[in-house]
Amino acid sequence: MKNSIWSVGMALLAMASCQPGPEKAATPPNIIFIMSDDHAYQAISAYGHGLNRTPNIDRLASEGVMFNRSFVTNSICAPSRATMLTGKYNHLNGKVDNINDFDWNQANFAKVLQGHGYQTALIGKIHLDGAPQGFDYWNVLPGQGEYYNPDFIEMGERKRFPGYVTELTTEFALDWLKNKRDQTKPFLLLYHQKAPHRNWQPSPKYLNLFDDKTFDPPANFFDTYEGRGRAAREQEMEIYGHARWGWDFKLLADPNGDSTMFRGSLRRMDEQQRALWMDAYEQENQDFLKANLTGKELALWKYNRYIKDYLRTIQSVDDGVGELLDYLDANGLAENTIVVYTSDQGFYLGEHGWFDKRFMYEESFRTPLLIRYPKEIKPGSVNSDLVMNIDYAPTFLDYAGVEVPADMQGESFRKLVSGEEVEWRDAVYYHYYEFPGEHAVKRH
Ligand code: SGN
Ligand code: CA
Repeated sequence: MKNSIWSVGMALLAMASCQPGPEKAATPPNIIFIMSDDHAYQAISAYGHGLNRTPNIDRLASEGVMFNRSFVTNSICAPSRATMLTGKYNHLNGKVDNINDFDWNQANFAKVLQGHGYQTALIGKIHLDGAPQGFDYWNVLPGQGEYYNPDFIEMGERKRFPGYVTELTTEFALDWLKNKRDQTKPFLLLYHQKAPHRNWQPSPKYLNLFDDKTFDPPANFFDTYEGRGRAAREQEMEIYGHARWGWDFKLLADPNGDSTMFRGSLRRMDEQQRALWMDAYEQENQDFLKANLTGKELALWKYNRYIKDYLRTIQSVDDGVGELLDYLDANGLAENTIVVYTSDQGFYLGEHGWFDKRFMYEESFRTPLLIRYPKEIKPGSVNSDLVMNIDYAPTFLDYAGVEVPADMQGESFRKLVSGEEVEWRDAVYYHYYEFPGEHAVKRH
């Protein structure tokens, strides 16, 4: 039985590949748009920085294309998401910062694909208030979401789920692929992880990853900002001076013995989660407090606590990518599915002494971008053109064979990666608006 379905399938495939004319007519490609939150390209092993291993995300590089000059127009979460959905800069889609409202009534690429026969779903973090438009199914985190035992809002109904947010998001995405979508239609899945967003709480599975390792900070970790203007000096995103004892470094009491807000995060965990957490962190915390570190030694301890937790949360993101790729392989979907991996922006991993993003230095306004589409993209390609997050919407529509609305400002980069000669931009436009605000990064 299996064999006969297989041979009919192969015959149909052979017929389809003999058809002349544009791809569109035969089988529009499925699209899985994977986005994580604050994932620095420095923390994807394919980019070669040697910090961690991300074998599943790396598969997209070895089986597709890796972009090494991909930028966002405004390095902050909600505005970046608004740009990706609408294909427009923030001054036109209206979402200039994390605070003001997003207007879901405007056009977005998911709505356009939905109108052209696609089944569409949005799962995980979106960070844009209001009921998402353009999706047949949605199940999203409220706002930033929680790492442990998070609430999700499924089609308007808010429920709490026991477990770890990254694993749950993957479970919901797979459930939609397997059981909820209409299998007769092409699909668009936005699979959007909360991790590795602050305050970097790892899964129980990875609480001890990197325990026996000491990381060296980047060469400019002890930057004094000499020769630069007030903007660089007056930010509030230094690992040494601004990150918080409880929230960021997970101490239950600060060095003066005062209780920290991490106790609140522990209360959210169930007993078993809390016990595993305490086992992994508390002895180390006590040893640290006893050691009374100061100056450079203290700075290096803080850097290590930060980078280890950040990278631990990424390990679960990478596992999830692996689970989705396995599903595609096992169900004959790999060939006709475009898989995109990106982040809503870059992140500082100690460069200039910083965490967070916002500033238009490369670590922050550059973001990872990897795409696999076996039908058009040569495995192992590397692209160095200036692409931006305004380009994603027009690119997806182009692949689907659908006309790009005239007011989308991005350009499809499909031809750039299928090996055709195209004229391309030689500059990018960037605008950061959120000041005054958290981290005190000035407008620029
Ligand atoms: C939270 C974080 C900030 C972070 C913003 C925006 N603080 O407010 O460090 O810059 O989100 O991040 S926290 O104390 O709540 O962790 S964004 O990715 O959503 O833009
Ligand atoms: Ca973000």
